[in-house]
Amino acid sequence: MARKTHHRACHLCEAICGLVIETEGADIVSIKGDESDPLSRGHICPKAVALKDLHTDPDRLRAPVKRVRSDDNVDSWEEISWDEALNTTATRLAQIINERGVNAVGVYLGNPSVHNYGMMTHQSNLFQHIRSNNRFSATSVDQLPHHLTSLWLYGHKLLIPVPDVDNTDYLLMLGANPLASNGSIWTVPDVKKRLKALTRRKGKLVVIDPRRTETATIASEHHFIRPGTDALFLLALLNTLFSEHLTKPGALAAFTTGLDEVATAIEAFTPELAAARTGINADVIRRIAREFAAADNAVCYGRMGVSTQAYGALCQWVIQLINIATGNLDKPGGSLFATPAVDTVMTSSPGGHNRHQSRVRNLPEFDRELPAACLAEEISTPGEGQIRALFTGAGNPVLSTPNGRQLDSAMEGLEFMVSLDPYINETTRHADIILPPTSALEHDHYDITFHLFSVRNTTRHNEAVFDKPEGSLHDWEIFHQLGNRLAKLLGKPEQPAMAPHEIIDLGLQLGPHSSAGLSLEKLHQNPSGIDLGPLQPQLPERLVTPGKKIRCDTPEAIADLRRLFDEFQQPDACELRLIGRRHVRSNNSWMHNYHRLVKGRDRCTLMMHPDDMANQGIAPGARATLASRVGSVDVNVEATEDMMPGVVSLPHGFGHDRQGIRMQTATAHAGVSCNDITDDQYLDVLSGNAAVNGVPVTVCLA
Ligand SMILES: Nc1nc2c(c(=O)[nH]1)N[C@H]1C(S)=C(S)[C@@H](COP(=O)(O)OP(=O)(O)OC[C@H]3O[C@@H](n4cnc5c(=O)[nH]c(N)nc54)[C@H](O)[C@@H]3O)O[C@H]1N2
Ligand SMILES: Nc1nc2c(c(=O)[nH]1)N[C@H]1C(S)=C(S)[C@@H](COP(=O)(O)OP(=O)(O)OC[C@H]3O[C@@H](n4cnc5c(=O)[nH]c(N)nc54)[C@H](O)[C@@H]3O)O[C@H]1N2
Ligand code: SF4
Ligand SMILES: [Mo]
Repeated sequence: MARKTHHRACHLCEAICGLVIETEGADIVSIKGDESDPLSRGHICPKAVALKDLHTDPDRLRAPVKRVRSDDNVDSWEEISWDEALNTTATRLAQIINERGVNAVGVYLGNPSVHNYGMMTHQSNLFQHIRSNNRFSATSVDQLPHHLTSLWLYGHKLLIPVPDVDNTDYLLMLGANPLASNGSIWTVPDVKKRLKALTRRKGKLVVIDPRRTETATIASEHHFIRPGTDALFLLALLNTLFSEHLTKPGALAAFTTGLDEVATAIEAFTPELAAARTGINADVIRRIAREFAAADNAVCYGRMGVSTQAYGALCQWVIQLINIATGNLDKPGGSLFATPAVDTVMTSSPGGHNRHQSRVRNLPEFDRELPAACLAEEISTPGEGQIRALFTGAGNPVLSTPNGRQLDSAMEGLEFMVSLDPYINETTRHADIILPPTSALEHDHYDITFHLFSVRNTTRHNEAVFDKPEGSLHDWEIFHQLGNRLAKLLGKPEQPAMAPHEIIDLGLQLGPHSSAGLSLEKLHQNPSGIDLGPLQPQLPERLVTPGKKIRCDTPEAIADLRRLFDEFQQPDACELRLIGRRHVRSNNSWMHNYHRLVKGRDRCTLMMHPDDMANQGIAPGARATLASRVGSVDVNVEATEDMMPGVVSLPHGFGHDRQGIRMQTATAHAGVSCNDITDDQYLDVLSGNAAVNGVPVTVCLA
C-alpha cells in the first residue's frame, strides 16, 4: 500500500508542535516532529505519538449512543442514528426552553474545545438559541484571572502578553511548570531548550513554587512558597520597586496612568509582611526586585499555580504591574503581544465582568459565563432558573471542577443531559445521549486560539490525515445541525453552513498579516507553516481601552487588597495545604486510556515531605487518607524533599473507577480524583475562579 506523508500541528496542548505523520492506508506508521515548522522546530513530547492511540482506540465512540436504564438501575448504551440523536436532543432542549426558559439549560465547555477550531467557529450555531445565564467552562478552573486582568488593563480578555523567552535576561516564573505542561498561555514549544539557552547566555530563571519541579531543577534559583501567598510576595516586589525608586516605565509612561495611586494603595505590603507568610526571606524579595529592575530586560510570568488560588486575580494583576512599572511590557525580552494571522481580538467581544451573578451564591459572571465552582448547586437547588438540562462539550467537569463528587450526584437529578464527546467517562456517563465527533485526524486543523499566545508569529492550516468515515459528523457539523434543528422547533431561522476553513480563509485575508498575501491556498503550499517573524512592540495601538491608555489603578483589584490584608492578619491554623501537579505523559482527565502513556509506575501519588510524614506517622510507600471539608480519598504516599514542608501534591484528572465508564485502560489505572478533595466554596471571590491550589487538608494513615 502506498505510503503517504501528512503535515499536521498537534492539538493536544498549547505548544501546537508541528508533526509529520506517515500513513499506509488506514494505518499510522510513524509520528515525528516536523523540523520545518518555524515555531516548534521539530520538537514533540511523548503525547504526540498517542494521537495514534486516540485514533484507533476501540473505546472511542464511532456512533451516537443513548443511555438505557434497566429496572434495577443498571445503565447500558444503545447505538442510535444521527437523526434520532439530534432530533431527540433538539426536542428535549426545546421542550425545556419552552416550559421553563433558557436559563433551565446549562452549558459546560471543556478544554479541548479551544484546541478544535470547528468547535470555536460553530458553537454559536447552537448557543445563540440558548442564551442562558447558566453557561460554564473550564476557564473558571484555569485562566480566568488572566482574562479579567487583561480586560482591566488592556481592554480585551484575549490581549494577554507572553514572556519573550528567547530574548529575555531575567524570567521570574511563579506557579508554572512548563517542563511538564509544555507551557500555558504561553505557546512555547521546545521550552526546555529555550529556558536552558536563557541560563546559558547568563540570563536568570527564578522559579517560585511550593514544589521543586522539573522546571525548578533547571532554574538559576528556586524558592519554595507557601501556597496561596503569592499575592503577598508579588506586592512586596512591587512595593520594593516603588520604595527604592526602581520603577522606570519608559515609553509606557506616555499612555499609562495610576501607578502612583497603586504605590500608595500597597504601602502596607512590605517584604517583611510577605516573608512572614510566604516563607521567602525579606532580603531575598528585595534582591529579586533589585535584580529584576536592573536587568536590561526582564519578565514576570505566573500561571496555574497563581491563577487557581484564592487571590488569583490579584496575582495576575500585580504580575502585569511589575512588568509595566519596570518598562518591560511591550518590549523585546520583556512581555509582548503576539499578532496572529487570524486575530480573534478583532472578532470577539472584549469580555465583561459581574454583569449578572449566579442565582444561588451570587458569584460574578465573566464573559457571560459563571464560575464552574457553582455548577452543581445551580443544578440541585430548586427554584426559578434552576438548571434542568445540561449540554457538555469536550469537558469532564466531574473530574475537573472542585467538589466533583457533588456535581457527579447533582447530574443524576437532571431531566436531560447531552454530551458532545468521544468517550463514556465520569461526566458523560450521566448523559441521556452522547454525540461523538470524528477523530481529530479525520478533520482539518487550524489553531485559532494559541497563535495568540505564541512566542513567535507563525501560521499553518493542515488537511485531515484520514477521510471522514461515512455517516460520521465533525464537532462543527454537530453544532450546526443541532442548532438548526433547535431553531426550527423554536420558530427561529436556520443558519446556512459555512465550513470552518472558509472562515479561516476570510480571517487570513482580513487579518493583521494580510499584506503578506495570506490565504488558505498559500497555507496549503506551506504545510509546515509560514513564519511571520518575531513578536513586535505594538502599544498603544493594540490597546482596546478608552483613549488607548493603560489604567493601572484598577478599582476592583485595589478594593480586593483589603481582603488579602485581613486574611493575613490572622494566623494560619492550617497545617497542610494541597496543590496539584502535571506530568508530561498525562493531559487533564482524558488521556489515561492509552497504554503507552500510563505504563510504568503509578503517577497518581500524594507527594509529601518526609518530616510531614513522620509527624503523621506515615511510613514511605504507605497508604494514607487525604481529607478536606468536602471529602476524602485513600492514596499512596510518595516521600520527597522536593515538597515544601506543610504542602502535599496530588495530580488531577484521575479517578476512573466509577461505574459505567467505558475506558478500559484508564479504569485499570484509575487513581483517585484530586477534585473529590478540592472545595467548591474555596475560590477567588473577585474573579470567581476555583482555588484548586492551597486547599486546607489533613493526611493520616489509611
Ligand atoms: N484540581 C485540579 N483541577 C483542575 C486543574 C488542576 O490543575 N487541578 N486544571 C484545570 C484546567 S487547567 C483545565 S483546562 C480543566 C480541564 O477540564 P475539562 O476541560 O472539563 O476536562 P478535560 O479533562 O480536558 O476533558 C476533556 C473532555 O473532552 C473530550 N474530548 C477530547 N477531544 C475532544 C474533541 O475533539 N471533541 C470533543 N467534543 N470532545 C473531546 C474528552 O473525551 C474529555 O471528556 O481542568 C481543571 N481542573
Ligand atoms: N502534560 C500535560 N501538559 C499540559 C496539561 C496536562 O494536564 N498535562 N494541561 C494543560 C492545561 S489545560 C494547562 S492550563 C496547562 C497548565 O500549565 P502550568 O501552569 O505550567 O501547569 P502546572 O504544571 O500545573 O504548574 C502549576 C505549578 O504551580 C505550582 N503551584 C501550586 N500552587 C501554587 C501556589 O500557591 N503558588 C505558586 N507559586 N505555585 C503553585 C505547582 O506546584 C505547579 O508546579 O498545562 C497544559 N499542558
Ligand atoms: S508538547 Fe503538546 S503540542 Fe507538542 S507534541 Fe506534546 S502534546 Fe503535542
Ligand atoms: Mo487548562
